Amino acid sequence: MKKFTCVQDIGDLHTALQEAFEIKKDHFKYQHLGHNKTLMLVFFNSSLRTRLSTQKAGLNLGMNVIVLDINQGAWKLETERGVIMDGDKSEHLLEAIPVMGCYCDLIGVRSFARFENRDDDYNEVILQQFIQHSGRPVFSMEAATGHPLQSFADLITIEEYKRTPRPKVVMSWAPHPKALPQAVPNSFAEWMNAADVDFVITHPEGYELDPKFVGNARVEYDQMKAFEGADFVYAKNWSVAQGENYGKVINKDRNWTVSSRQMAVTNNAFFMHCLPVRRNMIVTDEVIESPNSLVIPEAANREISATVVLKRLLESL
Ligand code: AN0
Ligand code: CP
Repeated sequence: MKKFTCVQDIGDLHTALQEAFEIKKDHFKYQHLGHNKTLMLVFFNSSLRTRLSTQKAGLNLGMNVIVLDINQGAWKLETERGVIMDGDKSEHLLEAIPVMGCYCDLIGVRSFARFENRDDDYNEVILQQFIQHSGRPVFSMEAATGHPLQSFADLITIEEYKRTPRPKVVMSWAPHPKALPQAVPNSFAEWMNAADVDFVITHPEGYELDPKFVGNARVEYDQMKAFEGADFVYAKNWSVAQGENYGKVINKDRNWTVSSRQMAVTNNAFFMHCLPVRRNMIVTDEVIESPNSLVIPEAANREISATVVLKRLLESL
């Protein structure tokens, strides 16, 4: 595997899951693979889970790990080509990226959607520049339109907890005070469409995700109807994904907050969320604290998905 930005990069999901469970049994099984290899993690945005779990995955594989927070200590970076750099940005991404590539063997990048220009976000201009100019295998730690390490961990979690061979998985929009990217729901949809599950997406009108990610998933605007018989409920907020309101919040309706009212019509569903989560906006205390809440096992599986991905990238060196 030469890069990891989408579900296609991981190939056959059954094989990837087998590898994940093998690593879950022994996190250090491939600890010699990363000997004298350096992992660089570049963050343009905040992180708790991705930062810790990806570092841990590198350590599991015997790698040396360097973490760079672009906004804390690095020079301010210009990202547009052709700009006269007479403002506050001291360095251009076009130099910074190949320099970073000099000091490592693999690069992970976190760079959220900026909501300035939808085409730039959906063309993944920052991530693509790392792929083109770093000279190293690059993996996404949540870029503008996807968060594949999260979705892979979610798939592992569903595989572990499912009670039927083909569970019903419902991804539900939920309210949030600030505009959030579509990366997590886009990726989750992409991975669920590739997996063997009955997948339904529910959201208020106006929050339609890009058709490229929705694929053949069923979209149901009535949240209660969508939840009927669900085995897994995956809650997430996202901002408007298309059109003139791109990147905006047009609905904060707390009737969409996942509570025991909606969970009551499910098939005793498990509750999932990638975290960080705002309690009593996205989900009530009662639901997130219930025995059916998988938010912590999901976060734990981030170490597993990252270890599989780094292992495969190391094997390609
Ligand atoms: C980010 C998002 O919604 O994409 C990260 C989630 C993993 N969440 C926030 O910014 C709160
Ligand atoms: N789920 C997730 O990616 O969390 P962080 O933003 O804390 O890394």
